[in-house]
Amino acid sequence: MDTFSTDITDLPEATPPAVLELADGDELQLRPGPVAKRLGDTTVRMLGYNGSIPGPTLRVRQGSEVVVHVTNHTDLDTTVHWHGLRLENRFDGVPHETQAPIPPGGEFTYRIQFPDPGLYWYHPHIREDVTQELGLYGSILVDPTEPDYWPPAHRDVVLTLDDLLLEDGAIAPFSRTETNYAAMGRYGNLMLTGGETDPTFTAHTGEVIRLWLTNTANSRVFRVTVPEARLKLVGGDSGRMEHEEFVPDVVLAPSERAVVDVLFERAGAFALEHRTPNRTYRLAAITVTSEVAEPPLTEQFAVLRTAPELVAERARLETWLAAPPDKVLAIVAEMDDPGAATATGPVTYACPMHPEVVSDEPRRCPKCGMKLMATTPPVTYACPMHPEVVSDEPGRCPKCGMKLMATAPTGASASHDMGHGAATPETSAAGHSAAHAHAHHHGSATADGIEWEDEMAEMNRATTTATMRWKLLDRTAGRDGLPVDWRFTAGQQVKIRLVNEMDSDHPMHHPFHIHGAGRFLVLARDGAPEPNLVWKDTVLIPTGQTVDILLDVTNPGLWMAHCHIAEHMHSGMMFSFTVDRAATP
Ligand SMILES: [Cu+2]
Repeated sequence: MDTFSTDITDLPEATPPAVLELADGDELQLRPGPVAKRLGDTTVRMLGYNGSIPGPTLRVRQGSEVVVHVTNHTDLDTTVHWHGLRLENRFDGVPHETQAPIPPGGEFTYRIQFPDPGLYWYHPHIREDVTQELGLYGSILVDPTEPDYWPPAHRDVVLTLDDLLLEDGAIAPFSRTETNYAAMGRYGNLMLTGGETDPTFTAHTGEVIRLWLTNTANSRVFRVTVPEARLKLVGGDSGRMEHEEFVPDVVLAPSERAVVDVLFERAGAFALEHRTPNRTYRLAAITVTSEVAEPPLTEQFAVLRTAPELVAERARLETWLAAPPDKVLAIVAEMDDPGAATATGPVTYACPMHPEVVSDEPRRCPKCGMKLMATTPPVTYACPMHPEVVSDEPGRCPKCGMKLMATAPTGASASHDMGHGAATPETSAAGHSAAHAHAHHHGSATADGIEWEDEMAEMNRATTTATMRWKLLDRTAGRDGLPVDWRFTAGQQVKIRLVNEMDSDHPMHHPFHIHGAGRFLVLARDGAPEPNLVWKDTVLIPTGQTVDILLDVTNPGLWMAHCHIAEHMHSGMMFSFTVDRAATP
């Protein structure tokens, strides 16, 4: 495999991000380039903007505009995408569509605008699977012009949530020529919170800390909590929630944001945690001292406010819920089975996620809907002299030095305990509710239609954009699954139905992202109206689910929409659509 440099010689050590407060018209130099990053007892070559991981946090005023001069110090082409910002199309950072790629040593100047308050971020839009994983991401905090837009808090803490895949102290290799881990996306085994492994924060008793969280992982969904503290969800992707809400935790898919106020009512040791159904990861330690925070905010923390601009949107919700969708977009996977093509002898088919599911014929897993993959019967090697010496691999007998010989399969692994008749998932084009009910039969690692872990890491590593094809198909009446070809006009509101189909070689969750053509509201999930509205640019569509969104189209240009699992985007899960300028009256 042709891989990227891992050399750390003479590289500057990665620093923590600076916070840059920028006024309207300010100019900024942004330099993506290699850094040496210390991770526990190993040091690896990563990438940073201006030498830091994450890149500098930009703090700006709503309605302002800043100029960003980017110089590419990395060894591969790049662009900068300003995620979630409704800006001018030519500064959206999409290679070959809105700009030419910035080559190594090249420059490009962006003029970025901040029409909406809230939390946004920036990252490359070329080989995101590599460069974002290696550290190219940074947060943008847009302060509202409206006073009291947010409830009072003592302090802002801006944190990216990420994971990194290490193998024997090195970052698992990337191919220069193709994206690997295309099936599930690259799940890491080391959590990075604000670029650090298990950082420590301190707080005062009674302090309200506002956490500004962005999931910058390639594929992992985070469920974040602070046990024994009180959490209040106040904002999402683009601004505040319709209703502030006390929550036990918040779920963030790749590229989603959450704004969470945390109240520490007593002194002691706390932790920011990521909790899956099976596992708890500590993301940060928080020490709360007995010193009391001033001014007291506990009473105001108890107040749950509502946002009038979103209450107004809810008043129109009934109409939108009743309306037929203007567009229907289906998510489907096609997965090659190299084992089936090369197998010579008898083949059995097994689920990569559920190895106990085995079949004589190609079909789908009744537990998760995934395509069963061909496996040749297992071969073991045994010593002809010492039959008790067995190995999975060819080798020599430690007792006598004789070459171990392949032995016939025992057949024990081919236990057809699932019963062939029950093997086909009860899905059909019309039977979507059955498909969704089916999704709840998943193992706990895939509870709620979310793949919390990579349960098929070996196979996932081997999948590439050549063998794994993620598709977005237009299922709008009359389109019959053709590629997407959308054209809207600024000022339009479009109801889009996103269907994560179970009749697919690899049913999985997808965070669906729409670039700055507009912003959207989630209207309903599987027909159930969304209980708490917020403007969004990314929505998590769990396995088998149907999500209706209302896209408020505002900005003309050629805009992308794609899955924000980096490897899925590079495997075809993307398209672009045109927004025409509204006719002038
Ligand atoms: Cu995806």
